Amino acid sequence: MPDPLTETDPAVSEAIAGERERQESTLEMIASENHASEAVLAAQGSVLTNKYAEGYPGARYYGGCEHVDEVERIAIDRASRLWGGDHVNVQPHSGTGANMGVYFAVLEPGDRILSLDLSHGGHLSHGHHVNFSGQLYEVESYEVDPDTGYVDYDALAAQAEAFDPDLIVSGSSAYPREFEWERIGEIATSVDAYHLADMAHITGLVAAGVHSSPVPHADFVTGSTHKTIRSGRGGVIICDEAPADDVDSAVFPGSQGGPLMHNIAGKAVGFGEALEPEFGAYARSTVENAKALADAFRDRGLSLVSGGTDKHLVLVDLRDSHVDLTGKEAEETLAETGIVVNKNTVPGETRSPFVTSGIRVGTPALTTRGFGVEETDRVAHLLVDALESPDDDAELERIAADVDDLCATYPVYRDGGS
Ligand code: DSN
Repeated sequence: MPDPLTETDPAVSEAIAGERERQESTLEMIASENHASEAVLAAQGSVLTNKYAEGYPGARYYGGCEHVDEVERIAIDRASRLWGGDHVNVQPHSGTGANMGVYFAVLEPGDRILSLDLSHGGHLSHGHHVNFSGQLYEVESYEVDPDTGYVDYDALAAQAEAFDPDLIVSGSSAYPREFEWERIGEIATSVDAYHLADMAHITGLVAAGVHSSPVPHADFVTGSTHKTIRSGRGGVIICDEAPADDVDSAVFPGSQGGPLMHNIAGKAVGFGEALEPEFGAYARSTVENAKALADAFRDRGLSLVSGGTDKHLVLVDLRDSHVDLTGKEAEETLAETGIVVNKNTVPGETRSPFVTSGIRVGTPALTTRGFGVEETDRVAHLLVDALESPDDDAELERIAADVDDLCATYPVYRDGGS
């Protein structure tokens, strides 16, 4: 059957085909990206995009919701089995939307948030001044210890005592180490603050049990559903039964309208995949590969924030090894070879976020392609080779040829994808 998009809208169709080809022919090492399965893509590209379903299963503001009710119930049930917790909301359109749902449920404008600084691994939605969270609330940031690169929990406890926050956020988008969820929960309790643990990237690692779970130690847990978990794009909130109604009301009608039912279907399908035993092997391999990346980078003289990783990403601080190479230049050089990373600010950053002194490098998407430690080690060396010779076109071409070879050996969508 001819593809209807190709016939009716060649411009968009060609752009999608171009993106498919880009994903096949480059090594995706942006730590927050992954390759969803064909089944997840099919669910997201389904007729569920047509349906309005404001409300929650069994209590909607629109008729004809019997099938989307079933989809949302499946997603909730599978999420409960993956992460535990009394109550799950699968409607947030994004991780930021999930955090917004929690803030709106328990905070008033002007209340105080204590969260990890963006350049130390935090996230815009944890109270950065350019984000709604930094504009609505009074925010202080905690930082990593400049010597170790780890969160200094004693300093955090002292800061919490002095600042008296209403809510403490744990979790990160560029912190390579496990959070001590229990310790932060105790600190929050000691100052009578809520503890929001944003799993963000690591939802899949927590679901598989290869990263400790914040669920027993936090009042609210949020996360993204399209990173290490590889499900439909969006966010999720997990909490106890007591604040469940407030959280649900804060998501709809508080901050969102109609839920994206096609994305919720994608979440349901991806959560189902994550309940299969093979997913545990994937998550373990993702972390093993990140450790292999860290080992190779260290052997080649790169400085890593905190010296290594406990999870799926490493954060390279280029200032020690390549004093004149910015994160932006490193990202651009690597792109020439087909290795895709993002420039990233680092603790103690002096350059702008558009330039930066670091790169963040992750393994979730490579591991989905089937990479193990051996292939990851090979990529790590190619990456450092490129950073060593950013102006040597012949060397970059050699590296690009090796990248092509790896991409051809480990295709993403064997049957063409969508
Ligand atoms: N933009 C995502 C990341 O790359 O970490 C977080 O929302």
